[in-house]
Amino acid sequence: MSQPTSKTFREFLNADQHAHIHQDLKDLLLDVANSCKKISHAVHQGALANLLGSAGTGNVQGETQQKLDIFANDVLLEDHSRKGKLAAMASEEMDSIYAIQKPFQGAFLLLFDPLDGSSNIDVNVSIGTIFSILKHPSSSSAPTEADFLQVGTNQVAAGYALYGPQTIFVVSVGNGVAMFTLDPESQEFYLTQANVQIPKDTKEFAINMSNMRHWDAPVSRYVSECLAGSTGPRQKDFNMRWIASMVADVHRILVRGGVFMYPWDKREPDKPGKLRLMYEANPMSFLVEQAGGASINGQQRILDIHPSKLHERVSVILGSANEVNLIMKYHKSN
Ligand code: AHM
Ligand code: MG
Repeated sequence: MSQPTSKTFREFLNADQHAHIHQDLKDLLLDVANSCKKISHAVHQGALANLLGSAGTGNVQGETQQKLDIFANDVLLEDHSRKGKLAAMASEEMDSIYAIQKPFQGAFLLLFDPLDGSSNIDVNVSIGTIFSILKHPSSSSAPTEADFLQVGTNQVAAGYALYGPQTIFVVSVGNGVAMFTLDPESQEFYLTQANVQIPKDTKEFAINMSNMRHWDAPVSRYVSECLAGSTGPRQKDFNMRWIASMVADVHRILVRGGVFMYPWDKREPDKPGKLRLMYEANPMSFLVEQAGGASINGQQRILDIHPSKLHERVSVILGSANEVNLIMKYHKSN
């Protein structure tokens, strides 16, 4: 097969439009992309590398860890602990932060969901790695959990790798969203979509319908109006998709529009939602906004939320701007 002619990820970062970005951040992003290549390789080996199934352990959120959750977490920790770019890391799979030891300390904080969509690992459905990068606020002192508790608007970069039929790396450094496809032969990420834009309108929504009886009134109203189709108040037919890997559902929305919802529900009223603010909602909201979409928890923009703890959960509604704004209106008038 012929070699792709588009830019590699490295060439993209070195282009004039990114001249203002600190070299350490560029190097960090290249390191993250390289870790994702290793995880991609392991995902595609699956049972051949004895990487399917449960690890028999639980994480801080009380969820059972899969072997690939732990493998991906270890790859990211090992690849970043001695590169000199980070002050600390935090992961969905670790109870507390991982501080970088001297003399390897750098200026950034890296947060990740090492393997999103864990329930899909064993059934060969798309999964991914989600990451968020913040600046370490106090360069002189040792990093603490409090340093991570920054609003999502502070993210200097965010992205994900999607391990599907192709491995795709999607990233934003705050000036739009770009998508790269991994060439399996050269193991390079090549730019395959620059300036990603989410259409403002859509006829597609994504939600776990089995939770319907637990939803709050605004979400029930929105979904029932979609289901009513062309004879209902929306006067158009909607389609529904639910992959159960946020990374794959958000990827679809970045490619062709749609709305993704994992809202608060009445099963556990004190729990704000299922998804994690710092490892899932913030990086995905950053990408979605950078692509012209919107992302809210119902009442407010997710990127404006002041986190109170590392593993905070949040209700998530994101995607095509006009639909998300309509759902926000339903919440405000409830
Ligand atoms: P994970 O990070 O442990 O994989 O959990 C998050 C996932 C999301 O990717 C997905 O949107 C959601 O959980 C699916 O939940 P459900 O199984 O309730 O449909
Ligand atoms: Mg996840």
